[in-house]
Amino acid sequence: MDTIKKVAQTYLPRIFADVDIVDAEFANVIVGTFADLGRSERVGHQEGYRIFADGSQLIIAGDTEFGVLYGFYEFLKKSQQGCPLLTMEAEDQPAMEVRMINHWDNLDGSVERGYAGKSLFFDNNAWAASDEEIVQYAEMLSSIGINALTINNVNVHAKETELITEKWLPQLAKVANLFDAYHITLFLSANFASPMTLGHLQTADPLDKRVVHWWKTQVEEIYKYIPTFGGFVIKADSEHRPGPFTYGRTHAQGANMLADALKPYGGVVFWRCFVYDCLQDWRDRSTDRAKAAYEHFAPLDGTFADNVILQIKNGPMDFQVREPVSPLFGALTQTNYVMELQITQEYTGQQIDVCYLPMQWKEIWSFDTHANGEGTKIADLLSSRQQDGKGKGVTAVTNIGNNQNWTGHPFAQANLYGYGQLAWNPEQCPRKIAEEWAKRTYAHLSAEVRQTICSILKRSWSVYEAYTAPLGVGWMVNTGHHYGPNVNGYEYSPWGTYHFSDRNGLGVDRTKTGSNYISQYKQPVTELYGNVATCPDELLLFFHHVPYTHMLKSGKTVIQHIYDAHFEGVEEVEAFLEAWEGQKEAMPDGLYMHVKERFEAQLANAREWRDQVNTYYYRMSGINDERGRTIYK
Ligand code: GCW
Repeated sequence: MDTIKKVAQTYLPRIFADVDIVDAEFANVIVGTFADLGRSERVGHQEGYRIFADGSQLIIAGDTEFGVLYGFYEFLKKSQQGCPLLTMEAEDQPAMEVRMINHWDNLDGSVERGYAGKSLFFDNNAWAASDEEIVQYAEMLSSIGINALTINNVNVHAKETELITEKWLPQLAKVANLFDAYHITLFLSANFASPMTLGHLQTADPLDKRVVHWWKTQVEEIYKYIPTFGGFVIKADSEHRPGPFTYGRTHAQGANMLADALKPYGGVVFWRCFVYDCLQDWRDRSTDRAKAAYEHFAPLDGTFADNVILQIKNGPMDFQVREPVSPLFGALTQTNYVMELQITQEYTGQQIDVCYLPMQWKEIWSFDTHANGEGTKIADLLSSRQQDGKGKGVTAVTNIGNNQNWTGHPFAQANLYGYGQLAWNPEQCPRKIAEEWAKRTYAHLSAEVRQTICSILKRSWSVYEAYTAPLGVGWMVNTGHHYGPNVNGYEYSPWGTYHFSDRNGLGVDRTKTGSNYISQYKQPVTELYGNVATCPDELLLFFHHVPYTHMLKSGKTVIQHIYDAHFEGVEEVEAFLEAWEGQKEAMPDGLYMHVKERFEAQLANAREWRDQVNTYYYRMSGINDERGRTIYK
């Protein structure tokens, strides 16, 4: 209960000052586990809670302390939104068992794909955060329901490899303790080749006895310091990271070896499925990167230990603004898995451009895989429990850094907030979540300002898509840093990321006549995507190579759609900026200027996208814009 007391001390005075509820009523709020309160009811879920009135008392209770903590957060939320105490009622439990955050922080303080300053945790190869900062962060994460966390990058370099050793464990034990108080379990990203880097073995072969022994000893040491340690996140055989392939072993053999070492302590391995050939020859049309995760992992279904959880990116490529859902979901029936999302906006505007991602996630989670017949939605797959396993859920690469507002662009906070909300309850409407976030974050501003923010947020993902990737094509970004347009940036690269535009048409044929990626889906999804007549417009170029004059379901040709979307995308950003400027008087200068500068940068970016993409396709197709707008020929 110490955690709850602490949260209460911090927030109750603030909240109740806001909503004007008299202090006296606090005496009537009773908080505790059912057992502590001497009550016989139970929620029947460790993380669940109930809020209910009993006579003149309001009771916030759960089966466990952290259930109560979640109930308490709900109570704060409701109070903050003005819900009167004695009519408050709620009973809830999370849909997703794993609700994780992955940091891609490095020990030198840099953050891979981070756009909100430097690492919260590390600087100059040392621990950088004060206990107070960790507590503040833990509280923020737990208030949106996060229950697991990795603090270091999945690309585990030399120095980071040492995190699992005595050099770091005493410090990490303190950190784990601080997070534990908020029901957040600490995990570490680990280097598959640690036995070589740290143990001076000649091999990291998962079947080599010395390797097996090395990991067992190392894991034992970790648990001596951190009895609540969650386990490892592993990026293996992916983008030059070491892995079992070097030794002719499968990913199941690699993952199971680690799982075995962790098992006595209740630890788990999150094993990433982002495994593909990043040294592909662009001339080779027989290899399709989109097929890789499925090809590597679907055949291994049923061979993973029950404390292995596969970590599968939402799409088959890599966090593009638009991708279909990875066919690996629904293909695995005897393996635990979580979906990995990207909250940090690597490909979606880098926290300069606004892009409210819960709109995208909701769509992904509503996708019907047809895995167990019609109506097998992703959200159901992620929230259903395996019989003996550690369950399922979701993880996401965070957008947090040491910037004062945590996320660089203040509106990017809505992405983290929305992630937590949806992981708790995927049935929620992302638009409502945006409103709730705005109301809670900008309680001190006028309803009009909040409305302006919300209407921008709600449109922002579509707008970003409009001025960047047409019809699911993707990857027209600058290489390396991934901000801004570069139509052919990845076209002749080894990364497997092509759009194959020529003077006749564009898009990737992933049907039977092409890579046949579509066959990785269940019917009728294969048919839906495979048939150019039924494939949804927004994914057309992901699945098909079509002429510029191909008629979309919208009634436009592909080329006209490209022009329209890019012109309209820019107009929308202009409207965002204008709407923001219209609220100048209604908000503090700091916030106004900070966001205005970002909108200006977004507008410059959107214009660059528009002109480069439109010009490129005009030059390719030779077809004019029907409406005669400016295209730089
Ligand atoms: O999208 C790519 C990123 C890499 C990242 C990789 C991954 C951590 O560009 O920066 O590496 O995905 O997910 O492993």
